[in-house]
Amino acid sequence: MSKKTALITGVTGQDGSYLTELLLSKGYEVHGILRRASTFNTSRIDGIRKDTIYGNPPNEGNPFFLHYGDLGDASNLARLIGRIQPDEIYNLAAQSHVRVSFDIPEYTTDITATGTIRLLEAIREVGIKPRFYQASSSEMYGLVQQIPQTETTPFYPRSPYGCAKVFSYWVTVNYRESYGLHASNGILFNHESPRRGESFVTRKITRGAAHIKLGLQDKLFLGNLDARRDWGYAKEYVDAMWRILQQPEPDDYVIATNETHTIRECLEVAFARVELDWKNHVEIDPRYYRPAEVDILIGDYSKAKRKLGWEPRTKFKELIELMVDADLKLIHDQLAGKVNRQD
Ligand code: NAP
Ligand code: F7E
Repeated sequence: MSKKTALITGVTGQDGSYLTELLLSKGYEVHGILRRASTFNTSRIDGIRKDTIYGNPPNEGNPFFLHYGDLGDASNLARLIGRIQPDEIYNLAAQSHVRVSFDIPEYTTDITATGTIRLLEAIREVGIKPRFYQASSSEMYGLVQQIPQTETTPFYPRSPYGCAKVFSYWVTVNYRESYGLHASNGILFNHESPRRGESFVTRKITRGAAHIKLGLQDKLFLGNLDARRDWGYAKEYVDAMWRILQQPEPDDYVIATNETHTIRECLEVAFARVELDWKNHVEIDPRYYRPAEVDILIGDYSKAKRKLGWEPRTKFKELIELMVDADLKLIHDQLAGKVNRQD
């Protein structure tokens, strides 16, 4: 069988980097779309990028390619899809920060919602039928109508980000039904890792605990400590994305752990790992409150288990501890002048 080709939007993000590694390990040729930035934004994929030449033809057998592009730029997306002719497309790019989406709602809608239809229209324009994965989110459940949430729980988004993801969810279903595209949604609950962006709460906490332990910081400022989230390990969640696209029929799946924990519990585990009491170091800063909050998320992944054979392995405590350990190591490496790479 010939080598499969995958195109990943959001390749420089947490999930994009893990998915790239997974697909390369399965023998795929992987193409990633990279935003142009004035500073380096490839730290998560530097370990695999090696000698890849941006946008150029095959480079001595290296199966990983980066191309400049943006979900706001439709003609470029069509050109790339036409050139690459991917078998699978994973749409992971988004303005993905919920709090920030209240500050830049129009931009969030343009990228996180309209960006998806730009990509789907580019596929139609080029006239190929790749399998399409949409990075849908538990934020679509927002003010939850059911506990735990399943594939049939009604959506009630609570942020511009959540609203944008609901649009992308439905447009993915619509292109499946209208044009017979193998288009699927993974409804992923929060998933974290040492590569998680530093402004998301788990990473902010694990990084903060590590800095405080090493005497580099004294206080950690946070918002609502009572919110509950279903947190899993990103490395395992990208495997679910791949499994979704290997199914004979397109469909939508909840990917979660079926456990929920508060931000307070996250603080307890992280600070216990560095033998400190979080209450001595955490202060509440109302700037981190959201105009509307999502109070509780907990996902029932039984459909994914049944149909994809997928199950989460790394649970909450182990996950937070491995993130604290990775942050301690990262800081030590940075202090020692080693490369700033997030493993
Ligand atoms: P992330 O780390 O924030 O990565 C987002 C990626 O999108 C980055 O590569 C970013 O590029 C890229 N991007 C942002 N704006 C773009 C634009 N205008 N054009 C092209 N690329 C753009 O997010 P993640 O945690 O890996 O999540 C991946 C996807 O899953 C996102 O769609 C997110 O909304 C969704 N999701 C995440 C979770 C979660 O818990 N992590 C749960 C459910 C769904 P830069 O590196 O240049 O910023
Ligand atoms: O917030 C509370 C905050 O920003 C989690 C994205 O990947 O997952 C993520 O969205 C909770 C919220 O993630 C701070 O109010 C308290 O209740 O880590 P977060 P999120 O909003 O759940 C979903 C599934 C996605 O799809 C998104 O792309 O933590 N919280 N204090 C705080 N949150 C942040 N960020 N910073 C604080 O200081």
